[in-house]
Amino acid sequence: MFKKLLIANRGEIALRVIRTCKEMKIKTVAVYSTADRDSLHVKFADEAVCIGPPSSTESYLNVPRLMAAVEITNADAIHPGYGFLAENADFAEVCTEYGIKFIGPTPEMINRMGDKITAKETMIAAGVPCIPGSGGLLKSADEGKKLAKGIGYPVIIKATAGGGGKGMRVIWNDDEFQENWDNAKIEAKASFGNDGMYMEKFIEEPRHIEIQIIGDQHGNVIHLSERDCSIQRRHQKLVEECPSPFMTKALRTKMGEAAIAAGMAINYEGVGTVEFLVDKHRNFYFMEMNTRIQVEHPVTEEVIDRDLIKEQIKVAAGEKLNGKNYLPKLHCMECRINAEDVYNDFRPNPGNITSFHSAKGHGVRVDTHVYAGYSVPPFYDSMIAKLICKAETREECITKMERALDEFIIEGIKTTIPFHQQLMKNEKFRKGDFHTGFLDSFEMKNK
Ligand code: MV4
Repeated sequence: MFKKLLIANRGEIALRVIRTCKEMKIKTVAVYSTADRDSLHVKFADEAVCIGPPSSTESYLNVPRLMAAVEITNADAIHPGYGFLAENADFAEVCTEYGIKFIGPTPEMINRMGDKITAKETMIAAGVPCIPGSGGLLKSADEGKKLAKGIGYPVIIKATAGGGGKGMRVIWNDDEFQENWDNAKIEAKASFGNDGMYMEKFIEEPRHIEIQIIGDQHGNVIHLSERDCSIQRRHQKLVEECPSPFMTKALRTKMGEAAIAAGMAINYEGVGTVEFLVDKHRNFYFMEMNTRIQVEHPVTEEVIDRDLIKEQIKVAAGEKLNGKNYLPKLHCMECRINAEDVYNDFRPNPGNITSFHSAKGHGVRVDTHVYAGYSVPPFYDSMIAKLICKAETREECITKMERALDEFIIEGIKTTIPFHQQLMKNEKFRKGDFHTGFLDSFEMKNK
């Protein structure tokens, strides 16, 4: 097992990893930018190294500075968390060159899933259902128009280097093609430095349902059931839950098998998530694979009663999985609490937290790095806490979430708590009647 683990991240996920390491008797090294001096991850790690100024490129994304921190602390493993360098194959490669274990898959696996066309080709070869489309790079808008005749409008063009919604356009007819093509390519070039595009049939009003998997270094891959992440706003997830209200036993079996086939196809090592779009007939299609621990992993932890970070560290150290899949024993829902003004287009609202009273009680979990007196810096992601509730049924889970949201008091900054309070009261949401476009038509009532 590792002796000392460096966490190349900040915020709640850095603290989350530290907690598990303590339980596993692994020493921890926090790294921090000058803007994060007062963060709890710095206080709770065994050692902490300042790696630079607030700007991410000069701190959490700066590989030479991270490696210097590894050098001076003698860490033997790096946990990348999510975001920042978590899906950067070059970083994983550098770790290997330094003789330090990158807690995650190999650079080859990261690259293979990072290029969306290559990922899709891999999945088609593995027999995982994929959305009909161009099958490879499109050379021109004219080629796209020709192919769209066969596929049938609406279609969607996506950047092969993309993911998470950037460089993506829905096209409804030939006349709209050229303009969307030009704009998507400009956006892709600016965002990823790669404007390669592919095309798919556009699935209308789908759900986003993802399957958590874990693979070991001995060729075993298991699944740990789904998370429904359809409640999103501009490709930012706000609520995740398990079981999905749309799930059936038969569908979970089929999607679980497909996710395992996806992992097996690349000999996957580590925790990963296979994202699917599910249409109203319960047809499901591979969308993307995330090769990292995700923000919403606690939802799975609560319904299967396992520590996913512990499992992740164990497989990274070479331990074997025992081969059985995990099915949900409870219902769990997570609300992302962001420092944002929900009455003002969810604008980031960093600043000083003057008072902080966490929700507590049976079935309530709060993962956060903040506290009263902490100042939310303006330089990073606006998520400040995750409120996670579990109960026997979805209905009880929502009731508990409403209770927990009501007692969660954060003063000094605006948060997404009022949004969640209104969402929990929404009739369609309560019925489980939603899809990825749900929030497009959701209106906040006045304060
Ligand atoms: C799609 C789609 C419909 N049809 N692909 C959004 C982000 C990127 N991961 C892929 N996305 C989508 N791909 C086809 N063929 C709809 C979306 C999509 C979406 C997917 C999941 C969650 C929220 C979404 C919001 C808008 C569009």
